[in-house]
Amino acid sequence: MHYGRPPTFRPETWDFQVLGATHDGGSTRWSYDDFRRLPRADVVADFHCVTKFTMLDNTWTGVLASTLVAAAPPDAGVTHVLVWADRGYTTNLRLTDLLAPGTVFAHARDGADLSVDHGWPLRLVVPHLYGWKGPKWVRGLEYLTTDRRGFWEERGYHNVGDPWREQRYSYQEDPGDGPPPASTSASASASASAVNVP
Ligand SMILES: Nc1nc2c(c(=O)[nH]1)N[C@H]1C(S)=C(S)[C@@H](COP(=O)(O)O)O[C@H]1N2
Ligand SMILES: [Mo]
Repeated sequence: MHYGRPPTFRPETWDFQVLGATHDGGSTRWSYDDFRRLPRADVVADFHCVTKFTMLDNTWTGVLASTLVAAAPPDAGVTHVLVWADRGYTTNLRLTDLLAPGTVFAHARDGADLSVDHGWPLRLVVPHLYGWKGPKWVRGLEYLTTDRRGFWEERGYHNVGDPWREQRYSYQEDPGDGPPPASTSASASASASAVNVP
């Protein structure tokens, strides 16, 4: 389930980048071959979509987000990340959500490579948050020192997205759940068009 059409994967041009407020002020880029050489792990976790379903007990295989963050660390002031995917899809996460033990950049589920529809060659899985917090066709992340809403978070979905607390929509946000109001002015009109995709 996704917004728009899946992108075409070209291994020669695909890369994964970490930028923004990095520890050394630079950015890190992995080619597809480099990325495939990073250490891998399996994560067993459920999957929650906000509107549709819960899938129990998937085994995701990939690079733990904590491994990636250790390889390209953030600056001390970083509190959030914006995760980028092909075709402009983004989602924002607290750094603590990215570093949670189950958060994984996965290329396979239950022992089989992901299909293009499900995110091949790489998707982020954040098992403790709703599905829209896990971009398919993920290409990189940007370290943030101030939170910034992603694609669905700008369109009326909850900034945190914890399924156990049923944090579905932005009107359910408590103070402190989202970025300060000053940075949401551009999203006020967009939220009127809330679409039922997630
Ligand atoms: N790039 C991208 N990733 C995305 C989405 C999207 O629209 N674009 N939708 C999200 C939502 S709302 C869900 S529930 C899951 C669906 O994953 P699936 O199609 O593998 O079931 O992908 C998430 N990742
Ligand atoms: Mo979803």
